[in-house]
Amino acid sequence: DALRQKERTPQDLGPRASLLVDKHVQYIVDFALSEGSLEHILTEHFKMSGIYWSLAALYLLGALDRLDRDKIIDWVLSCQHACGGFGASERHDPHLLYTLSAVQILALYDRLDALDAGRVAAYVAGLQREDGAFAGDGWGEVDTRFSYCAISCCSLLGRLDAIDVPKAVEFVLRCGNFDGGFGATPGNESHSGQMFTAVGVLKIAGAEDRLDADLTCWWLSERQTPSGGLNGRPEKLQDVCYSWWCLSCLHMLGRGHWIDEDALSRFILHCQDEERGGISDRPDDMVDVFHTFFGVAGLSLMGHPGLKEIDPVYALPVDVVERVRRWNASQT
Ligand code: GRG
Ligand code: ZN
Repeated sequence: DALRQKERTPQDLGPRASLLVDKHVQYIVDFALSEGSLEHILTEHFKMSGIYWSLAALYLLGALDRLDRDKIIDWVLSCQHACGGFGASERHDPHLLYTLSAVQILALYDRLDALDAGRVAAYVAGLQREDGAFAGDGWGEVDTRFSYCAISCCSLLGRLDAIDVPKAVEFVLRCGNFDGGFGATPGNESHSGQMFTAVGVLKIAGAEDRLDADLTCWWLSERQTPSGGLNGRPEKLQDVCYSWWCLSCLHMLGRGHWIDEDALSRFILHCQDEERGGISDRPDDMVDVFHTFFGVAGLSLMGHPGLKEIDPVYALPVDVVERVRRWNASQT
């Protein structure tokens, strides 16, 4: 019933037809500056990623300069541990998730030079296991999310040689299912979030030919519901963040046209908060920076006017990825 109630056809979606750029910028800036607010305290345990989502969204919206660059860079560097890894916030243990977010923030600000790339890559390499998988941290949880974090991080730092890329690929392929989808570990159910991590690893490794791209993209295209939005797995509700997790894969594999992109754009636009700014998971829910970034990122993939272009593999603006490539080439 909940599913049916939330299903609406794109024609029912009403007037939220245009992207409210200034409102979203203001929403993100207000959130970033509201230190001490309840929302801030509740998101402290993933603050590093929250800052990456906020800055990446601001960049796409053409407003990266609205936050204090030097203060953020100093804060990011203060979260690095002697082992080379980064925590989610000050005094938080290092983890691959936040190490990638820290590298992405420094890439957005063109400050990768502030890092000792070898030390960060050594931290990442220390988390790879014999079977090619990566643990997220010293506690040992394994998930293709951490494989993605590891390979993306090393690639951005120009240090792919620090890890065993072929073995990382073999592990990710073992997470593939008969339906063309990928799960978090071998034998786990296919999920759209895991698709981004798996296809991303294969793309960075140059191993996307190991995929049955037609079958995988069939699974991805089946994620579109009559609302225009995409879901994370069969029979589940559509959610704006899957506009990123699924659509990025379709774009990585050259099949963006396998879904109705106009209907998806209308769905995302309808999830905007017209008063406060920000984007929510579904129409009329509470907005947050996570869904604001992934909504804007999805629209950027679809070439929405007024947005900078995003790279589907690195989840960073195309300009930034190109600059990082030039920086790495100049280092060798
Ligand atoms: C650089 C963008 C970027 C990411 C880094 C952390 C990571 C790598 C990827 C996360 C991939 C992932 C698993 C995303 C899914 C997140 C999500 C919305 C999970 C919700 O799962 P359920 O089961 O929701 O609560 P459903 O929609 O299936 O009911
Ligand atoms: Zn979501």
